[in-house]
Amino acid sequence: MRISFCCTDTKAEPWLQGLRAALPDASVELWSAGAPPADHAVVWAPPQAFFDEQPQLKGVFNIGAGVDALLKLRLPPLATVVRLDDAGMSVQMAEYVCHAVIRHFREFGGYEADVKAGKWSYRKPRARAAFPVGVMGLGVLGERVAKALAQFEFPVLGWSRSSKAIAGVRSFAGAAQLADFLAATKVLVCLLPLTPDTRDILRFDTLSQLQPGGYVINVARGSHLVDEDLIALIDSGHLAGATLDVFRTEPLPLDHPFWQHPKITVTPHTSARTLRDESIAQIADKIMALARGQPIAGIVEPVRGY
Ligand code: NDP
Ligand code: OXD
Repeated sequence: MRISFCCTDTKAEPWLQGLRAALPDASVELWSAGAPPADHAVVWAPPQAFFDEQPQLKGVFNIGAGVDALLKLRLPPLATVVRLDDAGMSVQMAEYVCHAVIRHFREFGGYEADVKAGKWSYRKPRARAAFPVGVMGLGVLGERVAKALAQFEFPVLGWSRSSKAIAGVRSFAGAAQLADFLAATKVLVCLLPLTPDTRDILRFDTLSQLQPGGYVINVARGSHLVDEDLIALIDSGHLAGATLDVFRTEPLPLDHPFWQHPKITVTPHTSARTLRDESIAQIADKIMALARGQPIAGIVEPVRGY
C-alpha cells in the first residue's frame, strides 16, 4: 500500500516517521510533483495539483477536524474523505472554552488589571443562572464543551442540525429554532463547521438576538463571524466582549482592530491543536480498518460540507 503525505505548514519528517512506524507494511512518502500514484493521502491544505495527479486515491485523511479548505478543491471522485475525530482535540477545546467563559463570568480580566494597579478590590458575585451558555454545533467538539460547561453549573443550551439528548444540555435544532436558541443565550460559543449554511452566521441580526451583555467565543472558523458587526455590537454596549481564536485572514493582520480592542481577547488559532501521535494512531487504525473492509468514524459528507 502506498501513502502520500502532503501537508503545508507542517514539519513532514516526524509525521513520515510516525506513519511508517504505525504502518510498517506501507510505503509512506512525502508528495512531490510526478510521484507515483498512492492509495491513501494524509493531507492539510494540499495544492489542487496534488489531487489532479492522484485521481485514484481511495482515502483522503485530513489532519484536522475542519474540512472547509479541503472541500474547496476538486477531489478524486472515489475517495473517502476522513476528518480527525477528536484525536485529543476535544479536551483542549473544553479547556479553552471553559477558561474563556469562566474568565468572563468571574471578571478575572478586571482582577488582573486591578492587581497590576496595586488595587485590592472585590466585585459583586454574579448569578450563574444569568449566564446561560449556548453552544452552536454539538458534534465531537461541541458536545464535549457543552458537557464540560454543565459541570460548572452554567445553564447550557446547544444548537445543531439534528436535535440531541445530552444530559444537562437544552437542545435546539435547525433554522426554525435558531431564534429561540439565541434569545435564551448570553454567552455564545461557535463550534460549527464552515459550510455555505454557516458562513457569516455570527452577524448583526443574529448577534443582536443574544441577551443584553452577551459575549461571543468563536473557536470554529473566522468566516463564521462578520467582524465589523461584532465590533459595532460591542461598541454599542449590547455585547460585553468576545474571545476569538480564529479569523478570516490568519495570521490576523497587524492593523486589524481586534488586536487593540479592549473588550476582545485574541489567540492565534490554538484552542485545539492537532496532536501528532494521537492523529497518526487514529489515521493508521482507520487505514487498516478500511483495508479489512470495516466501517470507520469521521467520514465527511461532501454534500453537506462536514
Ligand atoms: P462535527 O462535524 O463533529 O460537528 C459539527 C456540528 O455542527 C454538528 O453537531 C452539526 O449538527 C452541527 N451543524 C452543522 N451544520 C449545521 C447547521 N447548518 N445548523 C446547525 N448545526 C449545524 O465537528 P467538530 O465538532 O469535530 O468540529 C467543529 C469545527 O471546529 C470544525 O469544523 C472546525 O472548523 C473547528 N475546529 C477548530 C479548531 C481550532 O483550533 N480553533 C480545532 C478543531 C476544529 P448535527 O450533529 O445535527 O450533524
Ligand atoms: C482543525 C483546526 O480544523 O485545527 O482541526 O482548526
